[in-house]
Amino acid sequence: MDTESRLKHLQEKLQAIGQSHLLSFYDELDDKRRQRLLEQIEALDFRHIPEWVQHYVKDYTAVALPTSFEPAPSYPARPRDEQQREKYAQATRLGESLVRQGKVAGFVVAGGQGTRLGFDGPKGNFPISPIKNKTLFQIFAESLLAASKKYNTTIPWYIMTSPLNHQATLEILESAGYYGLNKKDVFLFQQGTMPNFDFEGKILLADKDTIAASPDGHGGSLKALYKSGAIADMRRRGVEYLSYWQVDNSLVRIVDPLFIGLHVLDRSEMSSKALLKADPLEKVGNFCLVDGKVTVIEYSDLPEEQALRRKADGSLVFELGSIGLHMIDAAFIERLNRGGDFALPLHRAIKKIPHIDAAGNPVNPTEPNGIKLETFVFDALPLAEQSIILETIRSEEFAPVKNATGPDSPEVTRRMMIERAAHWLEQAGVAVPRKADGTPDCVLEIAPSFALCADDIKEKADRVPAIQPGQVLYLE
Ligand code: UD2
Repeated sequence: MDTESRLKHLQEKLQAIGQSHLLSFYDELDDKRRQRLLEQIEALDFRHIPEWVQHYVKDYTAVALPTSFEPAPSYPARPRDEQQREKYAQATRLGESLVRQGKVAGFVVAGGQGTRLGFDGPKGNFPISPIKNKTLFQIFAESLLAASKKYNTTIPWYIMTSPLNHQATLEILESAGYYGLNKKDVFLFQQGTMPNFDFEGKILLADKDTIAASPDGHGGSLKALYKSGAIADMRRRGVEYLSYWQVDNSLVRIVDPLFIGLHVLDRSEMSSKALLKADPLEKVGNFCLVDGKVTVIEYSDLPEEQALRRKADGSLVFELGSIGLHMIDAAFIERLNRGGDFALPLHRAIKKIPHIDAAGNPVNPTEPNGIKLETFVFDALPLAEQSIILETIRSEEFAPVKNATGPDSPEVTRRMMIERAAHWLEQAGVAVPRKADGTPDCVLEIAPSFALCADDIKEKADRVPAIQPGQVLYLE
């Protein structure tokens, strides 16, 4: 189609969905910028935009809470009885064997903006380790490398970026030489975007040739894994299971044989790790059962009286929080995508969205002026035939870097990294000096090459020097 007829075709399509204004500045643009704009318009989801405008902008009503829901069952972090101990041992052996056979890959979602942290650039490049200042990406890469070595296999790494940070992420990995990983075992791909709307339902223009758009949420990963060819790549390699985590979690245990094994033994298609919430209103999603299906109800949607409910023993009724750790079957992702029109529910956020006005002047709003739409990966849980939850221990596996100061800040995270290292060493019989308040009186950092879990240290405890109060000790 020549440009003229392409333009005419798009004009008609835009008019039909009430978005003709996107071409308002077309005549002012040079040829290159015209092409740019037309490509973005062609990529719009014309079929669904009217429905989004109707449901999420004009007639928005908050998602109704299911009429009945109950807490979801879970596997405890430590087996409760002999029978469970046996199952955990069997699952761990199975998990290890699957990793050894190359059936497991790592998958990090890293398309978010990290606005709250106030860090310029991809969040994965945030330096966090207490002594060497390793970045999150480096810690993940070294963990994958160490696990590949431990299990004598190759564990590929899939990384989802977004148009906001794809190029920057690529450059970081390139310049770091992929932190020792084989470049061909690292698969970078971009998630999709969603156009941003004003309160009237008009798509905003970021510039005369640019539609204002934002990443489509971590739920976009389930489409992007498929569309990008990542799933096909997994198939070629014989990978069947993805270990999914969020880029800000510095304590993540990427390869956890127990979790992998339970997921596969129970024929789960998508599994989750959960934390016992630190307080009833902690800002994490709540694991619930709705119509027999595991479902995450966001903290903002769970009524406070439900969040505060307690059992006879004083523990919370809804005690399991979602922390963005999953095992996902490649076959599940294929099944979802095969029909072609798979969509997760949308969630809307009211935001300040920079744009240009009808006269083409830039506007940097000081008040929220529009709506961003995104999908959440945990909304795929109820679509799984089977879904299990394994509780985990916060100090072992969850320390997200989210805020510049206060809770979930780098300072807290580093403290947790040191505490976990101390705990692992003590479990292996190494004495760690502690202050009167019980915190370690030393700075410790354990490289993934030294240990990926407490058990790894037990075999090499004799290689750890005696630790003096105030000492700074890096183990690799
Ligand atoms: C998320 C969870 C929350 C809890 C918490 C734990 C949601 C809605 N809430 O909160 O329940 O589990 O994490 O840390 O998920 N991302 C993308 N593309 C996007 C958006 C996000 O890749 O379009 C990635 C982002 O890079 C990060 C992860 O998803 O790795 C979580 O995103 P977030 O930091 O916005 O989530 P948060 O902290 O609001």
